[in-house]
Amino acid sequence: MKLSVSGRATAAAAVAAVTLLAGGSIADAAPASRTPVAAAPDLPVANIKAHLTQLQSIATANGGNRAHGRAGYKASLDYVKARLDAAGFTTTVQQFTSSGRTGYNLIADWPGGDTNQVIMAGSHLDGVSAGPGINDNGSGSAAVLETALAVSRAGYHPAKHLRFAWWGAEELGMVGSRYYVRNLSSANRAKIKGYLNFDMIGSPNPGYFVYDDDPAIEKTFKDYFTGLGIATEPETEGDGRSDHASFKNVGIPVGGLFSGADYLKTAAQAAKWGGTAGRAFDRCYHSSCDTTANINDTALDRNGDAVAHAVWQLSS
Ligand code: DTR
Ligand code: ZN
Ligand code: ZN
Repeated sequence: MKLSVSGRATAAAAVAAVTLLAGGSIADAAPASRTPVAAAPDLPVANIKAHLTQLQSIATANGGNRAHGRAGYKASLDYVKARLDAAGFTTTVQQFTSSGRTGYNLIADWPGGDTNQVIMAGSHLDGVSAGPGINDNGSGSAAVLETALAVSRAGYHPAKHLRFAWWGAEELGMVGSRYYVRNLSSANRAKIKGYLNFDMIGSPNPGYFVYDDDPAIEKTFKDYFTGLGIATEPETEGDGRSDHASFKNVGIPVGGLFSGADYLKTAAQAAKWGGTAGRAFDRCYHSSCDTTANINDTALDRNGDAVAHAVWQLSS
């Protein structure tokens, strides 16, 4: 039966939806666009660090933290939202309650693209109450923000629809991202062809770990680092410990990057990545010393560029 153009698009979306609901990979979704993928721009690491400086100032001005339910979290969200609004994103603040305090998710949609094929990139914006949470997780939040701003600067309009998210109350158990996913209809869940999570990507004694979940997303990241001559390792300690779990639990393909937390770097890892063997990847994890001084600029730069590369590649 000959399908009209809209019929073909609907059929493709239906096939994609059925594929994903059956636990398929992002690679099983609608065929990639025929035009070559535009190369993502380099994200100036100075821009990412400038966001971290803002988040540090916010924590300093609000009791030393950016934790759920505290003034520092809402001020962090207001900062990110203002930058996105000015850059032409359609932003939505989603409110929820956890542990008797009000929490907020920030969702930013980039106008355009096939809204039946959504690629999401996200990070938790909250930190622990012990400190400013600059690596955990200002680093992921700043890289996702700078990627979104780069999309705007480039006037990038990919085939798929781009959506970015900053989650509240991850430190309380992925509360914000779980609230978001639970409040999506099954039809809207099926439209999300991939969720990319970035939680701790600037660790001071960094490793280069790639989530080993969806194979196509994993390959996108691994190929990027191979191009830089950097060996990566599968991320294994974080299963179920960050916001990608909220999406994976409902069958949405996920992936992401991680530079390490309180586990110790081995001698073999130090030999390939540099840094200090026998020392934690981030010895300020969940501590007051997780400040702007607790960032490795090279890791932040490389991972930030990998975020942009994956967003460009997977949304084409
Ligand atoms: N970022 C930590 C959770 C965490 C610990 N290890 C991993 C590995 C991969 C992703 C996340 C994590 C936190 O928010 O406490
Ligand atoms: Zn944490
Ligand atoms: Zn985290």
